[in-house]
Amino acid sequence: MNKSQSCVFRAACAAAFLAAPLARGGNVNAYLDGGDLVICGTSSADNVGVRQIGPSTWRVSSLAGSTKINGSSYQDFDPVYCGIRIDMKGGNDGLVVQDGIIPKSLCIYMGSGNDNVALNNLTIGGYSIVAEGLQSEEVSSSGGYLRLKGDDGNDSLWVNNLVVLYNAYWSPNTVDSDLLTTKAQTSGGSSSKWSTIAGCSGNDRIVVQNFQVKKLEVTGGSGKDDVAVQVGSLPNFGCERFCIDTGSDTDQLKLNMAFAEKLMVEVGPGKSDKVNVVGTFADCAEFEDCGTNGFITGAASSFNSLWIDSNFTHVSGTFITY
Ligand SMILES: [Ca+2]
Ligand SMILES: [Ca+2]
Ligand SMILES: [Ca+2]
Repeated sequence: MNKSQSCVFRAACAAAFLAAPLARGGNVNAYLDGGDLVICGTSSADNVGVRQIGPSTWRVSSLAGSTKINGSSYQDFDPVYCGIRIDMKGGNDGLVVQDGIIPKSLCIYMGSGNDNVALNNLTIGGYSIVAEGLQSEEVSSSGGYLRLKGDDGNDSLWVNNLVVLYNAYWSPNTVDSDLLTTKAQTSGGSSSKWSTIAGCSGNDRIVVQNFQVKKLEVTGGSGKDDVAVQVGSLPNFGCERFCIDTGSDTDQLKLNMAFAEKLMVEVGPGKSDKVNVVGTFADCAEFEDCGTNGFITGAASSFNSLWIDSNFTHVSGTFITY
C-alpha cells in the first residue's frame, strides 16, 4: 500500500465514488480502498447493515429484500483502519451503521429517494488498530468527523449514541481520557473538523440523541423538516460550536439537553416555524428567524448571552440569562 495515499480523502467524499466499479441492480458493491471501507449502492432500493465484528473487521450485510453485497448476503472486510464511505445512490434506501469504532471518519451520502438511516453506538475518530507499517503520527493528525447527507427526498436520519473524538491519540485505552483532555483545549484554530448532518430537500425527520462532538452543523434544507437534537450529554462536555439551520418552509425544531459554548439556530424563511428549547445551556446563543410569525418556547435553559430574533413573534416559557 502507498502510505502517502492511505487515510487521505483525495477528493470530496462523493467524488471518490466515481472511481468505484459500477454496481449492478440489487448488488451493492463494497471494497477496501487503502484503509477505507467503501460501499456503493445501486440506483434501486438497497438495504444495508454495517457493523464491526473484530478489532479492524467490519461486516457489510443485506438487511432486506433483494439486496446483495458483492453477490452474497454479507461480506467481511479487514483491515478497516481509516474511514467508512457510503454512497447509497437513488431509490428508497435503508442503512444501519452500528456498534463500532471508526478510526477516522464516516461519510454517508443517501442520494435521491426517501431514505432511512440509523447510526447507533459508534465512536468516530477513535483508536481501532494501527495497521502494520503505519506509524501512529501518520494517522492521528486531524481527529474524526461525521458527514451525513440525506439529499433529495423525505429522509429519516436517526443518530444515537455517537462520540466524535477530537485529535484522539491512536493508542489503546486512552479514549475516555482523550475526550476530557481535548475538551480542555478550547483555543480556536485547532484541527477539529465540523461534523455535518444534512437533510437537504424534502420533508426530513432528523433525530440526534446523545451525540458528543466538538463542532456540529445540522441542516434541514428546503421542505417541512422535523428536527430534534440532544448533544453533549456527558458532564462538562458540550459542543464547542453547534449550528442548526432548518432551511426554508415551515419547520419544527426541538433542542433538548443541548450543551454548547456557542449555539446558533436559524429556522430560515417560511412562516410559523416552531422552536422548543428545553434544558439547553450555552455560553452564547442566537436564535434567528428570517421568516415570519415564528414561535419559540423555552424551559429550564440558561445562557450567558442570548439573542432572539424579533421575527419570533411568539415567545413563551423562560430563557434564563446569567
Ligand atoms: Ca440505492
Ligand atoms: Ca434521500
Ligand atoms: Ca426546512
